[in-house]
Amino acid sequence: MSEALANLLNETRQFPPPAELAAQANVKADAYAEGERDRLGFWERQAGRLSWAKQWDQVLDWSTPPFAKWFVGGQLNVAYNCLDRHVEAGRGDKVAIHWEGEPGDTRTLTYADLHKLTCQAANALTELGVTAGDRVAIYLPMIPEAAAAMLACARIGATHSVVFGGFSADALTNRIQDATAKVVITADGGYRRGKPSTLKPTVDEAVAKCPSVEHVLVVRRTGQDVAWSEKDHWWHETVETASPEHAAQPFDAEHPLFILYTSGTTARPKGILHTTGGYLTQTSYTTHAVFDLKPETDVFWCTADIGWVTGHSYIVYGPLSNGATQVMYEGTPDTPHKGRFWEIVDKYKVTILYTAPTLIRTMMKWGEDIPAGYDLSSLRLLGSVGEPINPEAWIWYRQYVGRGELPVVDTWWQTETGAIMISPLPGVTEAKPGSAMTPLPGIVADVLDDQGQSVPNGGGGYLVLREPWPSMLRTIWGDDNRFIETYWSRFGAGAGGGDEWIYFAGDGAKKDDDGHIWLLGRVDDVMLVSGHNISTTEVESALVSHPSVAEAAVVGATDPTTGQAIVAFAIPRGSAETSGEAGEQLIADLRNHVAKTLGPIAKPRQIMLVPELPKTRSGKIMRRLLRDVAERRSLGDVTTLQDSSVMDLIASGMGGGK
Ligand code: 6R9
Repeated sequence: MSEALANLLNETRQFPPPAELAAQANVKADAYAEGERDRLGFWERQAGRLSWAKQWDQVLDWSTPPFAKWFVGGQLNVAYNCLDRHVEAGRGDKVAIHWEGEPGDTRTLTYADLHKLTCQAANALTELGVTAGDRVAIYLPMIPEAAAAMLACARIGATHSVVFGGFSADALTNRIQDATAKVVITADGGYRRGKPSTLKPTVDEAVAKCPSVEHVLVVRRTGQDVAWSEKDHWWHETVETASPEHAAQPFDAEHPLFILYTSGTTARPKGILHTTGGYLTQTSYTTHAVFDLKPETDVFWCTADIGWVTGHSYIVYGPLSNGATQVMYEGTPDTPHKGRFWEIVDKYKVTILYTAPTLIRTMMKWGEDIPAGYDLSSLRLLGSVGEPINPEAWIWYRQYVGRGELPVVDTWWQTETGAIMISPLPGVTEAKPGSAMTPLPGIVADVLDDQGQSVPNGGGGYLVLREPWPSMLRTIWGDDNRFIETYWSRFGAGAGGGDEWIYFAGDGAKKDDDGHIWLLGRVDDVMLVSGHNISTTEVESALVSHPSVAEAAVVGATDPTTGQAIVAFAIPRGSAETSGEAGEQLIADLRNHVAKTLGPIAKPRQIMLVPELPKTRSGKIMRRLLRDVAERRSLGDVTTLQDSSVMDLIASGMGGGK
């Protein structure tokens, strides 16, 4: 990039924490000073929130960067920490999971129930020959067995690799092969959008190409007919008949816990490897600190899929290690009606809701009347993750879900970071809509310019992490070189500049005048218009700040005069008039609105009104595909797309002129 990112957006609203929450917050302002004074001591104290079978000898071994070892010599069992210790403390009858199936069937699992199921699954896996260090692929819908399967692997030291239930046979095959998984845990199907989807046929197709797979364990969820081979075992005939007695054995703090594949924008998926002690320390601490979770009274609901890192860290490991009661929902937010999420909040009296900007913008599109139809008064804290949240979406979330008074925590992190890194603390931070604000205590983040210099307040550039953190990825599975190249070779020692190893996150960011951090989107998506680097996020936020727009995506398309030109795709809000001349007028208004908000340089060359945007299963906009459309190329890889018909809709609109 020729210059640091232009800093265009000027958002000045700020919201202090509610006094009552601040007074009783789990984590207060002194935590920042504590983390700064003695970072390793700080993390050592957080590790102390867990139950260890053997104390560590050294907090951090950073003698061979960028390969970190945390809590060296320590031993613990992750499943013991998530289940047994709560049961042993007399909390076995406490609800761990209120599960809601998409068709409306429900299950309630107490800590004792989940413990029993996990022990049975651990015994069944052992019976199938799985031992510590083996890899197990998990390809399940959002059912409690998914959490039990992950915990059973953790319990016996097997490394799980969860693959999104929506991924194709090819994607599943690649992931099984890369990790040479020995067992696959799946289901006949699951419920999505009002009908049963199939999973088993996809697994059959993949397993035929994966000689490493010895056994397939199949949960019966939908009761559909499935083909059967000698490798297949029904979950209810193996797991549910296995002994519920299982003594969890401790593993080394650096024992591999899971691999999770992240596709990035291009190329082969990367198997991000996480280990045991540091990962659990930071997921557990951040659940306590960022969500202010009070296990006795809160009902936590993270709406993510378990196949996304957010589901790993904030459905399974973070909440369960804290002994929380939570909600788990199988299906989509508009099945059978657009109020389904709010109905669930109301039904289970959810107190903490953690969801994604894509969902909030979808709810904006549907209109505020829908949440208004439910009793959301149980809520006390709202969270967001996955993409930059546009200030207007943040305000909408706080206003129509949070009664205009709840704190919103915008949490920045990645599959690679394992846990939340930059976020407000709900009892401390005066949050600004659209900003992830401040690195958490014990985390050192910065924004650098092209030359690797820390930018002053008011400047923009690249987000980096300057010190190792407990839940950091340890490598890319089977590819240490790619690990170094991807994350550690842009700045610092890995780039031949000094002794400091600097982690490059791949995101653009700016520091505002108070030093607060604003995420500006992936640097691969940054647009270069007449020599200015312009962030996709800022233009999108400007569009979303117009009352007629619910959601927007912008890309840079090749342009003969400006190098790149801004092409925007906007989803109108439910009430906006968009046909014929009204549509033309709206487009003209939007172009002017962006120019007025951000300056003439950011005025889109072209705006398309579209019904939907292409998104990954975790809700991230796939700008790469929109760039293909804007430049009238044939579409690239669409395998991680949530709904491929969306692209036909958008491309046909594009072909129609303008
Ligand atoms: C947890 C997760 C990571 C990428 C990350 C960034 C984007 C996530 C964000 C955010 C702005 C936030 N991202 N949270 N951008 N503000 N609060 O999403 O992991 O799927 O690996 O994606 O998502 O671009 O680099 P993952």
